[in-house]
Amino acid sequence: MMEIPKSHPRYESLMRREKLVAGIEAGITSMQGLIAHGRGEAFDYLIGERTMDSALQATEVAAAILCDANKPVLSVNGNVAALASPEMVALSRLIDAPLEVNIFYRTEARVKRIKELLMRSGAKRVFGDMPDARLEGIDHARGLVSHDGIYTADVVLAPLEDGDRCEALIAMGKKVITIDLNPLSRTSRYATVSIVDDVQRALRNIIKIIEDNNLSRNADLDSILANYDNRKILKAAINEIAERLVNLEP
Ligand code: PTJ
Repeated sequence: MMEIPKSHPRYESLMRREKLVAGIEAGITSMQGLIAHGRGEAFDYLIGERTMDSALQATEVAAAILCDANKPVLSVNGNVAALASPEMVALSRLIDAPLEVNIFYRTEARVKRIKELLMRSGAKRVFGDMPDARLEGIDHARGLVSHDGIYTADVVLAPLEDGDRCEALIAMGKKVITIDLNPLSRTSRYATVSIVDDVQRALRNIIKIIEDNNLSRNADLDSILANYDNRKILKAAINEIAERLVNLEP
């Protein structure tokens, strides 16, 4: 990776690019992942590269859902692996949830490398290299899942997700938590809880909320969810972005 001085005003953003390029060189991230990242980066620029209030509200609900789940599974693709493997593994250990490699531009070699990276980072259980179930209505590779992983999970955390798989998981009765910098994406609109934030920032926040509040599986989730409206939170995110832009001086 190129040395980026910490004093550089765009240090965090440039480091994310370096991690993705390293991910491609290591055979972990797809080339298309760079394009997806560019879209996310543009939204992050408009957001102001920070966690918005609306995103924090969504993150708190996501943390409660994950802690209350009977069988949570954390889905990992090539971008998430490059940008946030330590955080995904830390969360999986904290809530005792397996990880599952599930990628759109699937090659078996890339699945294997992502799994190896997660295991090296301290993961206990990683599904995805031997899929034995199929999500109905998903004809591409993201429909290939593990029966003991995503297929029978009650809650799936799926950052940088595809809208159609999100819809399929919801149709199966699962709760889907997504992290997506684009509040207008199909995934953001269909998920149970959409966190409009950068994947690493959002995962660090989830971990901190769980640790600070000592959240357990007995969280009073029903009343939390009864008061939660994902579309309203997305609208709040759009308003926060718009307000910031209106008040920005060039
Ligand atoms: O590894 P694979 O084969 O599964 O491919 C992964 C990508 C991300 C290439 C694939 O899932 C894809 O094409 O995704 P999309 O449909 O482009 O959606 C990615 C979404 O993630 C977009 O809405 C981006 O705005 C958003 N995004 C990009 N970077 C980040 C992000 N969201 C949160 N944090 C980011 N760092």
